[in-house]
Amino acid sequence: LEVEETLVLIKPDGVARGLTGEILRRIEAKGYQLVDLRFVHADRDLLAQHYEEHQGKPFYEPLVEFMESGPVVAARVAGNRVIEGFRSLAGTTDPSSAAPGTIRGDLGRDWGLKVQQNLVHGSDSTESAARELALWF
Ligand code: DAT
Ligand code: MG
Repeated sequence: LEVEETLVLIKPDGVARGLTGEILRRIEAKGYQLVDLRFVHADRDLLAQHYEEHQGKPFYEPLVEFMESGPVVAARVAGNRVIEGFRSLAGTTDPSSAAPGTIRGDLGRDWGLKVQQNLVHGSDSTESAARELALWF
């Protein structure tokens, strides 16, 4: 077994659309464990650290603006190979092309959607999981 922890964020669009329960349900149904959970209205400083790898990219400013537009739900999630597994549950970054069966594929709204409004964040490696969990918890 390779038990890992990952950071999942339910982004402001997910919280505002009332999808928190549905997204957490999918995480638990898969067999992952919610180890810690909090509601956070993130400030710029936290988001700048969280998204430091994207600083300078064209989508960085709109992404941070969107992420500070409302509260997010942060979850510490544990499970066997959960870092890769949650990203698989989430689907690809752009909800328009995310596969059916995934969070972004099933719940992403195509009409008027911006790519940053893709409902969830999941850490992409053991290093980023450790770094991001320390930021949010
Ligand atoms: P992911 O969230 O799938 O790990 P990422 O880390 O590459 O994707 O990017 C972080 C977020 O930035 C992503 O969830 C949505 C936004 N984003 C990424 N690429 C984008 C693009 N080309 N245009 C607009 N937003 C983008
Ligand atoms: Mg990422």
